[in-house]
Amino acid sequence: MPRLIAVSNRVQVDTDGENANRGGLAVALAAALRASKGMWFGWSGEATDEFSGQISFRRTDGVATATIDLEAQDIDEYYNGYANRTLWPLFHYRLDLTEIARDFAGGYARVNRRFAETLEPLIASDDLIWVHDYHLMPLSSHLRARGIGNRIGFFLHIPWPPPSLLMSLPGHRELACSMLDYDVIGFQTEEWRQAFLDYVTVQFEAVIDGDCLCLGERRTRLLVCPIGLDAADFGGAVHTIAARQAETRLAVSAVGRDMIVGVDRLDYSKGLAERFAAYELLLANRPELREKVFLLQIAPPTRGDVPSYQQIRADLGAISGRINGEFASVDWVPIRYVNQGYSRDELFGIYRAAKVGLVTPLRDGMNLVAKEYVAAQNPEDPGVLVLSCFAGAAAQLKEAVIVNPHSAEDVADGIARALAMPLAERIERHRALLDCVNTQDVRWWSEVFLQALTGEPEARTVLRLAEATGSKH
Ligand code: GDG
Repeated sequence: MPRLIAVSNRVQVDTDGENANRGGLAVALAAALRASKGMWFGWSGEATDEFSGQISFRRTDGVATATIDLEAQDIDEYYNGYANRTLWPLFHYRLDLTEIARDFAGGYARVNRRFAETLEPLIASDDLIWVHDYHLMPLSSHLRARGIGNRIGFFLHIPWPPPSLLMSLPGHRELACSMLDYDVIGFQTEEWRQAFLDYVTVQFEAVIDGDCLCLGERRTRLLVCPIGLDAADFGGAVHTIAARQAETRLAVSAVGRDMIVGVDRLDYSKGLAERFAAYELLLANRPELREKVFLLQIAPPTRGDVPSYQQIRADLGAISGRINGEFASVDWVPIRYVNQGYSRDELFGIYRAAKVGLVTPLRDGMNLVAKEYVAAQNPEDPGVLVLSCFAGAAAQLKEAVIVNPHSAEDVADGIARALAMPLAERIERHRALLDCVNTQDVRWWSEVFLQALTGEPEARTVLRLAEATGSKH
């Protein structure tokens, strides 16, 4: 197999197994690269006074990395700006939080160009290049402009928005058109793939040919390829002391109460305020549950330089304080709201101790926490996953209790149903969920994507465009 070069905004290899704030992308990609002996290229996370294009090469935990530093202005305009204040909210359907600024767009183009300039000399003629996520959508166009003819693929970890939302972005045509410089684009779900298709077939005279979209000389294969867990590695935590200690500690502190757990980066897309409101309704309408349950919400802060994240942090502190003030008794706190992160092993034990896993994002490309919760359960006495219908994971994890996160009543009913679910039903649902998590894991995901990127004709999950759109050709 040719060498794989993965490119993402940040390069974050796990140095100690306890890197609490890494997102789902980092967790999944390190596993895929370890298996393929590839190289991971991206931003170091560090600032430099003047961009020089100097590359730091390292090998960490079996993964070769090549990183560059960016200028403070790049970080402001590209990362905090266009990526996190423009694209992230827009692609999560939050036009109200989307900030449009020419400086942001300029910084985004500049950094993508800088990535291309620095990466180009590292590329050998038969390397496969796999670009990740919304920070780097135009990277392929910049590489093509520099004469790179290699196979280049792109995986979008977040949703693709409906055309009417995307059209509120100045430069939306250029951005979407640059996507057609990829040979393969992978989406988490059919819904996001269809939204992309809806946009490009209307905006450009793109023609559908089987699984591919053709525009002039360009031919891009679109596939649905949901990301999975490093299931073997994560499941292995069952044998660790840290996992057992965390599980025991929670069981002891729960003193016979049922624990509901939420684990999310502190982000408005994760629906935490709505989740707290649903839990409040549950306690208000079902007094018999008071003192019998508690919600442990782990929410390590992220993107603290972005104002909307400062706001959500302040809001959640206030809401949880209000709910606790309203319902707590001398020896019972309804919400344990924790802003720190835990190691993966501890997290495993925490999931395992919880009777209910509450995963209720308002919009989420996939959501790996849902899969981690399933993987951590004791198959003989599993907890129940309550999952938002707007998480990409809901397309796969159909045996979860599926809820609408915008409806406090629906979520409260879902929690009550999960708490009361008989053992036989819990086991049956869990068996099906675990089978999906173990089968469609991170290795399966990277194999499916790389099979398409190497140009092999048929990957198992590829949905034929003709079937999906009803078109004839
Ligand atoms: C993006 C997309 C998509 C969280 N707290 C701790 C901790 N975490 C870990 C979780 C999980 C990861 O962070 C979060 O992954 P998600 O999938 O939920 O979400 P995003 O970070 O938003 O990732 C998402 C993903 O990319 C992959 O494609 O699923 O839809 O938005 O792994 O466990 N990890 C540890 N301690 C914590 O306190 N160790």
